[in-house]
Amino acid sequence: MRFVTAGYTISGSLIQRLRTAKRVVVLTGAGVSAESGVPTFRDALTGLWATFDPLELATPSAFARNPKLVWDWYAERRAQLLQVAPNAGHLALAQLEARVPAFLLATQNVDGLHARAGSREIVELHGNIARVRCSREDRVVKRWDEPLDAMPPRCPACQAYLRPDVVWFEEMLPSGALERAEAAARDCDLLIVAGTSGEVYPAAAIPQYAKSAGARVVEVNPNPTPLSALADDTLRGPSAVVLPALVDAAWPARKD
Ligand code: BJW
Repeated sequence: MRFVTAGYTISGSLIQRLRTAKRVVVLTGAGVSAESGVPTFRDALTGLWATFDPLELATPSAFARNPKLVWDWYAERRAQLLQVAPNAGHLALAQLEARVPAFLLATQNVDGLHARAGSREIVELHGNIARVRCSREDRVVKRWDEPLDAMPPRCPACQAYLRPDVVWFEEMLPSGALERAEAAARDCDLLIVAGTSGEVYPAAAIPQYAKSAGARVVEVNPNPTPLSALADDTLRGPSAVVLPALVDAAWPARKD
């Protein structure tokens, strides 16, 4: 049997697996926030930043070379986030969490929109742009003044530059975050991977752990990715449409 909902055809066996799953893991990327108006990572360099390569900005060496440029890029993105809200895809994932016995949302996004949508069991693999920490000693700093001069603000304790509490290329993921996501993936019935290009490791390896352990893997993305080949189901569309359609199909009478 197949279900057609919001224009998407979803197989009956997928709906059944979703309804009966005991442990669900969701891995999200920037595409999940696209319909909130947050540019995806590789589209983020628009306007003022159009001439910079993100691979050149999201690195420790870029910050060492030009700390003010990197600080300003993040300050601008942080300010943009005050203007956006979770979309129907974020909300559907929070609803899904409420319906399955065990759930983990592993996100590569730094925008905090999953938490704002009501998701609870979240692992932020790449940090959170709202937080700032000391670039030397890693302590999180709660308050800072935006600089008026040509350099980022300084740590009040040691005077090193402050930096966003995100994971740049060549940096390790936060302690325990990857381990928690990998363990959940190895032990789940169903893994949904939504809105990620699947190009950035180690996050991109998480669906493979689930697949190898026998879980069903579902990809939600308007475009093919390197992860498409291992997906049992590919739902080609925007996550703000497809994810609510999936939850609606599995629990048609939902009222929230
Ligand atoms: C929609 C949609 C809609 C659009 N609905 N979908 C060679 C092989 C393997 C690994 C490596 C390698 N060389 C180097 C590495 C390691 C490196 C890596 O993976 N590099 C790759 C480029 C190859 N990884 C690392 O360095 C990681 N650390 C590490 O490995 O430590 C060990 C180590 C130590 C020392 C030396 C070397 C290794 C750290 C990775 C950190 C990534 N950080 C960033 C920045 C975070 C802060 C910030 O936001 O500025 O994280 S990079 C960026 O990529 C960001 C994202 O979280 C991440 C993933 O991007 P994402 O989310 O997939 O977004 P996009 O834009 O790529 O894709 C959007 C998708 O949405 C697309 O598919 C669209 O189709 C889709 N979409 N609209 C649904 N409406």
